[in-house]
Amino acid sequence: MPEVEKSEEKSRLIKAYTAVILSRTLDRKIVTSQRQGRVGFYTPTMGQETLQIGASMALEAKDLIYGYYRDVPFMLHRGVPMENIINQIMGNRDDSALGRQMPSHYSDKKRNFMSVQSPVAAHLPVAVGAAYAQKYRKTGAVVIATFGEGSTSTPDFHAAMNMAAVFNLPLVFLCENNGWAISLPVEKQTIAEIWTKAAAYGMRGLRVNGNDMLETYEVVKEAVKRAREGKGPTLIDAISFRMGPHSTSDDPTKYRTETVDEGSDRDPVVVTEKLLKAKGFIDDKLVESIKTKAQKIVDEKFEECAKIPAPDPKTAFEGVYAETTWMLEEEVRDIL
Ligand SMILES: Cc1ncc(C[n+]2csc(CCOP(=O)(O)OP(=O)(O)O)c2C)c(N)n1
Repeated sequence: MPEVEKSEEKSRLIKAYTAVILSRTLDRKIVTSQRQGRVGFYTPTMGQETLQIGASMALEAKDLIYGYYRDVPFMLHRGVPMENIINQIMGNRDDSALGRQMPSHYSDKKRNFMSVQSPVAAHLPVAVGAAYAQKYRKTGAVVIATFGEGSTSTPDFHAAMNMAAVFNLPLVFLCENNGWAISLPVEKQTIAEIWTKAAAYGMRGLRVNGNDMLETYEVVKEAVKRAREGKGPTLIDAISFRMGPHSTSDDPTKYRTETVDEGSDRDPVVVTEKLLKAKGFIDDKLVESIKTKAQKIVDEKFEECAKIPAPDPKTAFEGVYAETTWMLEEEVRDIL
């Protein structure tokens, strides 16, 4: 590989690795803070960092992401400021949704990261509509929709897959297959492997090792390229493992014995470090310095966000109607 290309690859991968570490550090911080009563609720992302960041690396700024509640690493790599994520979880005055959404329901208009919806897979038909719009308007943008494997057992998934294939849309379905839908293991949820479901709609289906950031990047990149060239949608089944609980309200020791510990061979952070060390891009010293810096950034950002007050209560009555209604006015009078 020519030197210039190698140095570009090196900086791209170090940027991606830094996002992996920032995500993991932030994840630990928020879970701990929830236990301390400083945050109400959170859906941890531990175990899914590399598949999301591999996918993010394959996208352009104009592309649209219809993500779900576990996509913090995706957002961080795409350049969403960490404070936007923490402010959303805290529902404070600087949260773009002003605390109207429950925690982990992020959005970032500037980076085309659409609002996370609570009902699983409800965003998939919406992503189809967005992909249709890109095709109709010839924007050249691709839509990527992420979801867990549990979400594939919903009517919305089937409707979205069917319509995306029928209209040959520029859409990539990225299934973040972490093996569990809360307490339901994938083998009790569906018999067929997720990627094979694409065939029923005449769509391409692929499986990828989500713990391998480079493999995921290559597979998503190719799917995105095909979508951009008008060659239609792809379903990608990215295999990973949900290392933490479903949410901070969940206790997985009640229903599962299999675990993947931090620092073990199945931890995507460890897999990525091995990959990048083998390429000669990182060494122990750089790893240490990235981790120390990440901890400092996360601690500082968290404390800064914690100082931001709650939204003004009157904002609860704003932003829905262009002109207020008499009913709202009455409520404001009664409540405030
Ligand atoms: C339509 C609907 N049914 C049930 C729920 C409750 N629920 C929230 S998350 C979840 C599991 C989703 O699992 P999966 O899609 O595999 O994603 P993961 O949480 O594992 O990342 C369920 C059943 C919901 N939010 N929406």
